[in-house]
Amino acid sequence: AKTSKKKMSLTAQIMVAMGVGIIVGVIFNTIQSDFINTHIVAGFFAMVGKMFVNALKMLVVPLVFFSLIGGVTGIGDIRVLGRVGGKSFALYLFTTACAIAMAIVLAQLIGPGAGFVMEGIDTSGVSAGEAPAVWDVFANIVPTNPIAAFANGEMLQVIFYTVILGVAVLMLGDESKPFIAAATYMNEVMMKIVSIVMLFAPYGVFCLIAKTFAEQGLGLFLPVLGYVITLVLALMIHLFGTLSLMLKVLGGLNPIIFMKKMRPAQVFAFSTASSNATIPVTYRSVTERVGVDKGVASFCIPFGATINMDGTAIMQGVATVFLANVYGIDLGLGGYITVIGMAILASIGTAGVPGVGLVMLTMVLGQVGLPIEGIAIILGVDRLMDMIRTAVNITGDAVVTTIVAKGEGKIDMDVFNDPDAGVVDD
Ligand code: DAS
Repeated sequence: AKTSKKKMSLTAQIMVAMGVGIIVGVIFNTIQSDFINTHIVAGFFAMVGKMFVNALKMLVVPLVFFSLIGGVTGIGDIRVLGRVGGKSFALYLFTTACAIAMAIVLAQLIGPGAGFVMEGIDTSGVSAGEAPAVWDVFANIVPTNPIAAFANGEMLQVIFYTVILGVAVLMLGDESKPFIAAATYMNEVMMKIVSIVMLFAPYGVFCLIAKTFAEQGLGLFLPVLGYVITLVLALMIHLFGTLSLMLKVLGGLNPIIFMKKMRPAQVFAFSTASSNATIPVTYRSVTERVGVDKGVASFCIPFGATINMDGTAIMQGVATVFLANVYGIDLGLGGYITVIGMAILASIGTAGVPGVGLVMLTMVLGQVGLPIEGIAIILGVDRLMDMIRTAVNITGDAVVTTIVAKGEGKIDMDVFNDPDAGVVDD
């Protein structure tokens, strides 16, 4: 009982840190004192927040490398590896397509942006991101220089190279035992480093949240309230509707237990607005709280954090309908099908870092002839929307990983059904 009470403490601390951060942020936003804004918000909070996000990012490449080596050699059978890769890729595309299609239909029903008054919106300075050429996205998965890929954190290239390395190690059979043992040991070391970083989580989460709310406040919502309400509604429908239904139907798992176990990872994603930075927490939550096999998780989680962004696709669907209404442009069915295709392609080609959704949105709008500068209208609330959709992104990653693991019989149901399982609260 004592340990479970201790375990609860870090999760509780993180949730409390988030709540207090919001309150302090809104108070500071209301006070608007120069000293506070300069030295506390843009000074101290920014420093602690950045150190924390950097510490999380510092973990990603070595953690993914060592866990994936352990994972590939742990899965052992190249056929199983192929199945896990194929199933997860297909499910990631499926959930993203469902997400954006639902978002477009919901936005059409609610009709945000109709009759929007453009007064006082500064639409200068918004530049269009270039659309990734379809074939380049896939060609670029193969690194020309793996060291550069590792140094630059090109996750798809890191995953590709590490899987190839793991397969080669497997093919060498018994000779590889020392290497595999070393890689498995290094994975444990990395997880220990993750738990050290986790100890600073409440402080990092508090500073990140307090800074965001101190800068953004809640006033920015009013002009684009229709957009915000539609977007948050669509994100919730995807989280507690589509994803939960998939867990039940495709995985035969209780979505309520699952969502509770993923909460710390969702809070990290919300605080950092970065799927990539949250990989260490998503990976730990999925393996040690949900009970997914490390081999499956070590592939599917970084893979999903890179190519799967359901929340972002939903934002793109809602934003496209909103801006089409604002500018009185009727996209027609063909236009929306293009939007769906572009959003899926864009999510594969870009990493999970803060604000990447907005860059992808400029590509989507460009493809369907909507004025790019319209993005300036929703720019103000995008930081907060990014935090929410990133939490949905990593949840989508975890759901697909869990379903694939369940399908391969690689999930420990004792862990899944144990409410106290997991060392994310270490
Ligand atoms: N922040 C991105 C992520 O990390 C999502 C987005 O920008 O839409 O998933």
